[in-house]
Amino acid sequence: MLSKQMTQALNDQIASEMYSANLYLQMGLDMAQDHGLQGFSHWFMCQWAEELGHALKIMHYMMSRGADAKISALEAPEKTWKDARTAMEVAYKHEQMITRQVGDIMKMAKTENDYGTECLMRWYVGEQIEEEDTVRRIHAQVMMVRDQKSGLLFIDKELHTRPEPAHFHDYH
Ligand code: OFO
Repeated sequence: MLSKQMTQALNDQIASEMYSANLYLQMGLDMAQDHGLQGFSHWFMCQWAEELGHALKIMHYMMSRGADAKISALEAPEKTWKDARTAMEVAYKHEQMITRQVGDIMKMAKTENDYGTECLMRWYVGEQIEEEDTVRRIHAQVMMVRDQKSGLLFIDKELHTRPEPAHFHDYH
């Protein structure tokens, strides 16, 4: 049985993961529609699918603990980026915020001696190390090439090679 406080925290995290999905979906659309960067677009679309998976994982966990998982209303992502570089900057800051949220839930699980949630959150701690590292590296590359179009196109080609999540083709 999850505490009331933990149920709320996990439902908030579901909302955060679904917001992340929408944020990356919007970035993916913009990269293709406004900048002609198909590789960046593909990378963000893959990230959209991954974020939905993160939300689903929490929902499944809550159901297995007999807690009520809920979907909340989400705000539309505010477009604070104007190109690939600033989008990566926003994505990096966003992932750092998600890492802090994961840390807060982990702390709560430890305080409550909630070993099940602690075990779940260990997976998210590891996932956030990976997510932050990936976004930080792409951001660093984009910073390196700055306004050189050929450099940006090279990164774009690289990002296009990101393996698609399972069932991704069903949405094309
Ligand atoms: Fe769910 O890891 Fe990104 O936000």
